[in-house]
Amino acid sequence: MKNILDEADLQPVIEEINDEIDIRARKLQESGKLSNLHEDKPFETRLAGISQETAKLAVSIWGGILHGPAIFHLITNSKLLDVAESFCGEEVIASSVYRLRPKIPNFGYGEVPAHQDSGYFEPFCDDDLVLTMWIPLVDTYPENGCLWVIPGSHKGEVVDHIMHESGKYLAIEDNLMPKEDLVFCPVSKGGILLLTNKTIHGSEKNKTDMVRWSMDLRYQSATLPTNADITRLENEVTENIEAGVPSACYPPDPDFLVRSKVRNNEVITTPADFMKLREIYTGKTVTNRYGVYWKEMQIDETE
Ligand SMILES: O=C(O)CCC(=O)C(=O)O
Repeated sequence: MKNILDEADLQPVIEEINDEIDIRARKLQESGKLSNLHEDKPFETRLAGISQETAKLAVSIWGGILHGPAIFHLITNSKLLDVAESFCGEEVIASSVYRLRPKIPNFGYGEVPAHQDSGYFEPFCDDDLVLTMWIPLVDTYPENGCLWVIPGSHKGEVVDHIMHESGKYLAIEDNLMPKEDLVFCPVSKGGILLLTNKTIHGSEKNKTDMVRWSMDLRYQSATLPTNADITRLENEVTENIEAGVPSACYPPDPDFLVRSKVRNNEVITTPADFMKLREIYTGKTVTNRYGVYWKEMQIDETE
């Protein structure tokens, strides 16, 4: 979908990330781990410059770590929620599995192998819809590692995944891949790419000298398994209880209600409540369905 988001929607997120980069770069400099702050470089290239010296900064903001007001406002952006509602229905949960991905040129974890998001989720959500909105913060194309998808794969089943050789990701083995050719999906800044939890997708290494910045946000219906702290309606799943709380499609992160007709007073509306939720939630583990545990991006002191 082209031109969904404009400058006013995306620039606050970019500024929030820029501020974090600046704070973290200065800390690394103070501790002697970074000599050049690359202050003169813009959003598109500063982290690439810093990462030539240390991967610590990129890894420290990778994933769902940042949870500032601008990220909250993006997740709850009414244009995105309209899209989410059209697929998931009126009671919309933001699955907290949102990820910030600065794909750095020539960075070790650059390639994301073929997978379905359901490979990472609980098996009891295999037949449910968890909608991913992949949102580039810069123009994306094959050379800088835009996403590719296997068309039609969202209509198939969840297939077995194995550990990718990087140890950071799950991957689908070649012999289980559908015969259809993969299709690269260049998306310009302002556009969004929609995937389901069954869409087979991945991305190649970034071969440019700019950072391929993107966020992936996820939404689902409140009728599906969720750990959101909401009143349950008659038709809503409350089984899969773990430690007294209904489990989620991805238990390590906290879900929250973002749009509702029948319990509007339970919608999370402020960045402060969102931040609190992310800070107090104690993640539950996800079922080890393939007998492997991928090591989510984390700081490796040897790097
Ligand atoms: O941004 C990428 O390169 C990969 C994103 C992805 O795999 C996802 O959103 O599930």
